[in-house]
Amino acid sequence: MTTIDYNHRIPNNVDLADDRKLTRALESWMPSFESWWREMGPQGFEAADVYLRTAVNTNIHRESAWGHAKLTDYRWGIFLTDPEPDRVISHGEFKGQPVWQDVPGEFRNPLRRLIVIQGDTEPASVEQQRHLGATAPSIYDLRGLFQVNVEEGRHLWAMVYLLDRFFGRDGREEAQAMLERHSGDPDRPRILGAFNEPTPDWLAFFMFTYFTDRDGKFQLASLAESAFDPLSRTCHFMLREEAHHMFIGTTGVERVVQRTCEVMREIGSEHPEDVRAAGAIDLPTVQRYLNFHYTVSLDLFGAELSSNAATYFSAGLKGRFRETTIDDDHVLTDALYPVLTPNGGLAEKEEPALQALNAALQDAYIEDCAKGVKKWNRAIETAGFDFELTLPHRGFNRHVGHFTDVHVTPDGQLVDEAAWEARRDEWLPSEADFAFVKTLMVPVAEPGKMAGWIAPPATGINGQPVDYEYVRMTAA
Ligand code: BYC
Ligand code: FE
Ligand code: FE
Repeated sequence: MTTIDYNHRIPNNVDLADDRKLTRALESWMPSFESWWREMGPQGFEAADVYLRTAVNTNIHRESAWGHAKLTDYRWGIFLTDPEPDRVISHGEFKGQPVWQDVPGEFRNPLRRLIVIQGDTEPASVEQQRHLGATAPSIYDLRGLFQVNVEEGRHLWAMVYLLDRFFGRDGREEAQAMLERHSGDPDRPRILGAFNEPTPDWLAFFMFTYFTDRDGKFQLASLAESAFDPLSRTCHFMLREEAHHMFIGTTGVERVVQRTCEVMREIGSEHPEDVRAAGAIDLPTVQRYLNFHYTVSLDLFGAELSSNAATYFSAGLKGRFRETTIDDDHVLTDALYPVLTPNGGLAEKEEPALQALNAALQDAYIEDCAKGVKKWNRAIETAGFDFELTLPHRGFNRHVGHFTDVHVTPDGQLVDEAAWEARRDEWLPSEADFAFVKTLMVPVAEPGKMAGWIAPPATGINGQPVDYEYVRMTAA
């Protein structure tokens, strides 16, 4: 197990101390990163001490360092999982050959593009979440937000390391550009759609970490299959951190649902107006938020049929989810894959498997998304209510791919635009929904206390009690 070098100004397990050129490149980027973090990162908690997990080696689930630290003192570092001895390429034209420790000239552009797209999402999410600290429903949740934020910041470092180390001057320019595009900026937006959407409140944050961080899980897992070994090892480590982000989403939504059920029992009504009047989030609103975040996240997979995806796969740059566990030839030149298409009324059509890789990854994602929904429904059922949250049809509300030009209802009916628009506010959060949820967003700063719209977590973090002082507001 590689130990991290904390003596270097940039904690790392990639022998930075022996690479002065790379150290110089990273150190000249660092001040831009730090000023970006101050301006675009979490707002208003400069003086707070936050109980954070910091990696001491890549085995973060077993032995991390935990302690209170200022967010600005967090030590972002560069960590790769240990090399897998004799690793060979798992898929595509070069299947079976040794993996690459450097970037082959002919794949320089597509690899750089993949790394830039991945890297761009990381600071984007920090920007989207920067105002949420002001309305945290508890200091337990505030800590969770900040843990996610520092790790997304670290994920940017992870991609910038690859750019600086393997892509020379182009890489350094891309690293700089990562701090110049901003979420929602009309002139220089982030690259992918979902990362330009606002995250206006904590229900949106929990849905984002459930659905959008989960796209991260699937994209990172696919990049972890890459023939470019440093990218693979980087992504393997990022995936270990990602697990906690999705935990925040799963348990966050579950706690909202639990509290709503508790309130419905107390007031003896399930009517959304009554639930709202009692200060909880009615389940139909939860469903509308779910619909929105699930569908913008589906868009992140790209077009269902994509020649880009075919090229990435054949070249060995990006595999499928858990490539090596799939029972086929891993080359796919002759294979077919069933893809749900809007033509002729939402039927499956056999397509060349190489073209359909984005759809296949979406399939794996959809299956994974269903698990949390099941958990949330169990909470509703346990509380004795007859309401089921569901994932809407995959063609609903889509703006990328072959459902872009059709109108599909959440239960999978093709309708015309007018019919769809007429019911939009039943299916997606309306201005009134956002305005209502906003009224509940009042910060709660006393250890162990929760805002009225969310249940306490079942346990604290890292064995600490729920009422632990996860964030100390005044400088110690
Ligand atoms: N918005 O063949 P197509 C995470 C573009 S999340 C805007 O359909 P392809 C995280 C596309 O770039 C994981 N544009 O797509 C989560 C292309 O443009 P060009 C992020 C889009 O290339 C939470 C054109 O449309 N990582 O880590 O097969 C918090 C047609 O391309 C969108 C990755 O995505 C969109 N949604 O697939 C923090 C992995 N979708 O080339 C972090 C790297 C597509 O014509 N990226 N376009 O100019 C990829 O693997 C692929 O680029 C994509 C797209 C899967 C995103
Ligand atoms: Fe990330
Ligand atoms: Fe994440």
